[in-house]
Amino acid sequence: MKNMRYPFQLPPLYFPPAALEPYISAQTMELHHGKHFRNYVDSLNALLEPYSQYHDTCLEQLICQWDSLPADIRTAARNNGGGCFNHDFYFRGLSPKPSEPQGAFLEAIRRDFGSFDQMKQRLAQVSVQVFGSGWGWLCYDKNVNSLCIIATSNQDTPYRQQLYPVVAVDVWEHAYYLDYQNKRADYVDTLISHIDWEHAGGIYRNLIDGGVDTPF
Ligand code: MN3
Repeated sequence: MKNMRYPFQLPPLYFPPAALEPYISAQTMELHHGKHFRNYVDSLNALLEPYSQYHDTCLEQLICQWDSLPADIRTAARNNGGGCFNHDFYFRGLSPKPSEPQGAFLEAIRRDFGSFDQMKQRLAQVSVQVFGSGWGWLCYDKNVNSLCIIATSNQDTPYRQQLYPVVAVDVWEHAYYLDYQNKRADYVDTLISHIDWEHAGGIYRNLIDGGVDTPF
């Protein structure tokens, strides 16, 4: 949904809903993408419909500047705008095809975490420990030129902490409850093993090359 403006549209799922079975069921994928993600998109559109002054504002600007929006739509814009951004990032970041980080991305992971395995362990740990609903993230901090792992609550995005997202782990129960019930740690391990590290590496390379505008 990069640079997308009102009216926002639900991006397609980039693989068949059953592509990650038996780890993540088609039913979970269809509900998560077709119902939950769609609801964030529809709600954001309904919210902004009467506010034509924001129809030219792209999603990234909306989520970075939600606290300057009119008071009656501020919280809903934060939640639904973040929901759109985060879910787009999440679904794009998954792949049924196993992959590993390469090149400069792998070097940065080793520099900042010791090894790829240690980074994945840390990402899993932070994601599992999110209290309630939220997200675990691998991010890039431009100020200190390093990768870091953080958690956000509800549908908040890393942009609010002046960080750029590289990998997203959705730990809302709707992402796993049908398949894993209360076993969030099992879902997080499975999810991390289905992250498209080539795609994440492309995001990282864009960031260090300075090819991405600062949205905040
Ligand atoms: Mn979700």
